[in-house]
Amino acid sequence: MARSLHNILVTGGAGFIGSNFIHYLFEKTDFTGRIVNYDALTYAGNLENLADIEKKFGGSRYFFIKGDITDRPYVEHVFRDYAIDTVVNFAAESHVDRSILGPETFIKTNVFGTYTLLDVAHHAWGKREDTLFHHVSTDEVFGSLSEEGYFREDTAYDPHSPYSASKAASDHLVMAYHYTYGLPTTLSNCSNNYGPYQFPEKLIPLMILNMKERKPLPVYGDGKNVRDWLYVEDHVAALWLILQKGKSGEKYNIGGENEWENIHLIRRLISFVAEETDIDPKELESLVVFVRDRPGHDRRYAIDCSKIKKELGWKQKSTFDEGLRQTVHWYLTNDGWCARVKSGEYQKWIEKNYVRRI
Ligand code: NAD
Ligand code: TDX
Repeated sequence: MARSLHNILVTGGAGFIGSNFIHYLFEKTDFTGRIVNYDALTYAGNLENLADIEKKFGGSRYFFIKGDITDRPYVEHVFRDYAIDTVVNFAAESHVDRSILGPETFIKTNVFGTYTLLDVAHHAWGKREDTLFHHVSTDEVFGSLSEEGYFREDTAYDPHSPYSASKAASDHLVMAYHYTYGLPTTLSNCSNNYGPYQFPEKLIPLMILNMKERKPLPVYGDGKNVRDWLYVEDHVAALWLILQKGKSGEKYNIGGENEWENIHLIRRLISFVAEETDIDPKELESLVVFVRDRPGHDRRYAIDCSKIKKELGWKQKSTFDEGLRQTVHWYLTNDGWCARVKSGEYQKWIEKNYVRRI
């Protein structure tokens, strides 16, 4: 039976990847349905990311609702009021360093929140087959690689941080709801995303903004940890394909096939920031400082994404240089957004512009 894909509940849509996903669906696909963006607006949620979407589609095809995914009665209410037939679950606490300092909200949101959404969907949808619950997860659930090898869909889970352990638990719950109750689900595990609207606590935006302000560039440990970088637009394109063509009960790995040691990536960023500004690259290089390592810092992530390529016909469109140049350009030209995020003003912007709907 064909999927409805008409009333999509996007959780965490005010965050980095969620807001890129909503932009993508409205601007770059033939999607004709409605999106309900359900987001608690934690420090990581920024409605300014979607101001243009609200203006164009607000109240007709786009609806923002401020709510927590652990709040069962409210989630049930949204399912009923908007006749939700599809869920894309981005909502999460997403920063590894924060999970080391305080794991509790990670367990609440990532584990209990995902359970709540699954259980509400299961009861709301019954035996319907035109529905889909898609869960967005991470390659960090697979643990750490040495110099060889890749994470595949059947790699055993071995999470190391409170963040990745909470995401692993949520993935297991998704599969459990599929096997036990027959809930139509798909699940994706992707590598490190980069691109516009990312909160500047994550490596790439943090480095760009520190370079702009000539602040220290903190490199954890020896700088030789490896991450695989995926341009966010390539990621959200993969998610849209999964919603349309992904097989229920399946997992899909999504990666950039683009591995970099952190220190090499930072040097690449230095050369792009220097090109875009009049800052001397030597001055930027002198800002690099090696600091105490992250506890339990995973050494290398690398994804084998041949399944989604072969089965759904997905491939990355952006080369790393293109994606990174565009990202550097975006952070260096969106001064207002960056200033408001750094100062906390974005939360006042939300208060002023927030449209209450329920
Ligand atoms: P983000 O931190 O930028 O955004 C998370 C969003 O979720 C925010 O808008 C926040 O307000 C919202 N949220 C948090 N707790 C909530 C709650 N209890 N109820 C409702 N909303 C809540 O995260 P992101 O980088 O956009 O990541 C999105 C998803 O993708 C996450 O599930 C993350 O684990 C996963 N992921 C991210 C990356 C990456 O590189 N950023 C890589 C792999 C997987
Ligand atoms: O200041 C820094 N210095 C530094 O060396 C920061 C913030 C990070 N790092 C290192 C740690 C990692 O090896 O850079 C690498 C990337 O760090 P993050 O941007 O914090 O990302 P990571 O920990 O790899 O996790 C990210 O990718 C997987 C996302 O935050 C997760 O949500 C996603 O699941």
